Amino acid sequence: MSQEDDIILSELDDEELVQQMFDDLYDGLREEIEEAVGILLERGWAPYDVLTKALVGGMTIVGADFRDGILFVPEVLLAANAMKGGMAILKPLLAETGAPRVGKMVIGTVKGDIHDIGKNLVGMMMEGAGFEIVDLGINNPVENYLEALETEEPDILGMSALLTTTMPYMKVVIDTLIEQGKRDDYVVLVGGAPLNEEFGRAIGADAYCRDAAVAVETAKDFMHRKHNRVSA
Ligand code: B1M
Repeated sequence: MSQEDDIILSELDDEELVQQMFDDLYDGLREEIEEAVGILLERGWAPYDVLTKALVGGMTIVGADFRDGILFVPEVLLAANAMKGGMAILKPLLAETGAPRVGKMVIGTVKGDIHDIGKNLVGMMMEGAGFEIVDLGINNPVENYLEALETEEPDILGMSALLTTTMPYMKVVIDTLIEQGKRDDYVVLVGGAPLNEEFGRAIGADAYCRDAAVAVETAKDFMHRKHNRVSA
């Protein structure tokens, strides 16, 4: 039996438990995360504090190590899965307590493209950072994006493309938003392996995001700016 197996989560004090949650998220241990979330809630922690101090705190470490090439896609997917376990417990409670939402993003892979691993990872990491995510899935024509923007009223539109043949479709979506006078209503973030900064600029996106960690940081950045503008 490893030392890890001997740890009884309920016997740790709050600080130790949060530290243990960071480790368990990093290791993708979903059941342990679910148990720890339950313990913190029983101890009277507000759901929002569990989300931000324990789960988001842990995912920030995962995100940074992913960006720096210390963690790879399979590990990040496992960590994100563990995070989702904790989030599923907190989601209804957060809705009840009205915890502040960081922002909302509609995201989808563009028409003609069925790659979704990267998009899913971005969605999960963004959820981990407190964003509400509406995932449109794969192979989205411009109509799907427009409908979702209308009904969901997000702050951010995210688009993903993995093929050199599908990435130009992002411009079709952005140009349609311009034509309809809606472009400035949303922050448009784009990503996918064949893209780069120059392409992002050329099609009129607000930013190109190299990976999920950059997507989280960029989205947070734009939300801060938006809030500062509103309160100024
Ligand atoms: Co395809 N495929 N594939 N493929 N596939 C690539 C993209 C390719 C580069 C492989 C190669 O030839 N070397 C190549 C494209 C070549 C090109 O366009 N120049 C290719 C091809 C050709 C094809 C097919 C055409 C093959 C065929 O049928 N002949 C076909 C296309 C089908 C279609 O879409 N119409 C096809 C199919 C498939 C599978 C179905 C088998 C599978 C997809 C499974 C799935 O997604 N559910 C697949 C896979 C797995 C790949 C590779 C191997 C891996 C992609 C991936 O998941 N990477 C890929 C090779 C490669 O990229 N090295 C390849 C891991 C993922 C975490 O990274 O998606 O880059 P990524 O996402 C990152 C960032 O890019 C960024 O953050 C993510 C996380 O860090 N990001 C965003 C992504 N989206 C974002 C959105 C944002 C922000 C950031 O919005 C805010």
